[in-house]
Amino acid sequence: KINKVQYFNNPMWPGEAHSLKVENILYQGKSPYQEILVFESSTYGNVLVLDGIVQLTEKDECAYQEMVTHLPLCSIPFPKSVLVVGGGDGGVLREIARHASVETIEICEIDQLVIDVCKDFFPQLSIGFKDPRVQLHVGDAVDFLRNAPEGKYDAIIVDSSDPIGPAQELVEKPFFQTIARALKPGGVLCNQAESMWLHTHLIQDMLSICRETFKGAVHYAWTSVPTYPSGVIGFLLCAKEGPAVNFLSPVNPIEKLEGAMEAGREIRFYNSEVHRAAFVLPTFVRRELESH
Ligand code: AAT
Repeated sequence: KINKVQYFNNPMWPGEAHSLKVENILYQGKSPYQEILVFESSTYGNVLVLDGIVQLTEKDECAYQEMVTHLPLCSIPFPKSVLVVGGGDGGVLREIARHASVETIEICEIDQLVIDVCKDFFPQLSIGFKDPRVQLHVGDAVDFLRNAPEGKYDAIIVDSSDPIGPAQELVEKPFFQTIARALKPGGVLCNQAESMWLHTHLIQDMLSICRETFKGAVHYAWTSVPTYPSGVIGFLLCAKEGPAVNFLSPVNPIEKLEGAMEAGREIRFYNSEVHRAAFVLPTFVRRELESH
């Protein structure tokens, strides 16, 4: 029986909700940071839910993980040193591993239990942890980046949950400043940036912080993920001052990467045309974002 008050009351999307038919509850637990639930759905495979919010499903995870990874990594010539914030499921690691130029992949995930649960129920994603270039740090990314060496990374991918709970500080200016410091000149950031249908103010705020912080370039891109609220999710692509970065057309196209398709499985969503299309914004979004 659905508790309607609770069901329609998420502050990130008040008055709406999305349902998936549950076949089996596979795991339910609580870490010091969040409630973790994994269930088998009828039509989207296994689903990971944190604090009542869908983080990924086996059917459509490719759209999110491939875009959040390849939009930044295909925009710079030879990414070598990459940091992932969040992403404890391993999906983004799996995608980074397709890039042969990458020498080190660091990941800072706050919740060891997310990592352990995903190893049990999402082997297609947690396979990302098996790459020998991966180095795991379990801890809060805010502290991690505060202490990160200056100019260390070519790319930082923020694959974080919504800004309620442990990811609250990840949308605030001091966090973006530590990211900019940790990037090399001309280094790039790709940050999960919510839905253009639901979060205009949040996106505008993040955009103005990023425009102040990253002098190279700042763009909004988006993609379709049916199981995220409103069915779309956006990304903020930012470049630090230095060698020029043009996000709008990939300089390091995935189609030319040697071995990119051998890393376990095929790319299902991303290609260079999808990359270029992701930056084309509907008229109302263009209007809302250009004045900020
Ligand atoms: N690739 C799956 C998508 C996610 S998972 C987000 C991850 O960020 C979670 O594992 C969570 O534990 C981690 N996280 C949250 N806060 C922090 C923090 N402060 N430091 C490090 N890791 C953190 C995101 C899906 C987006 C859903 C959009 N509605």
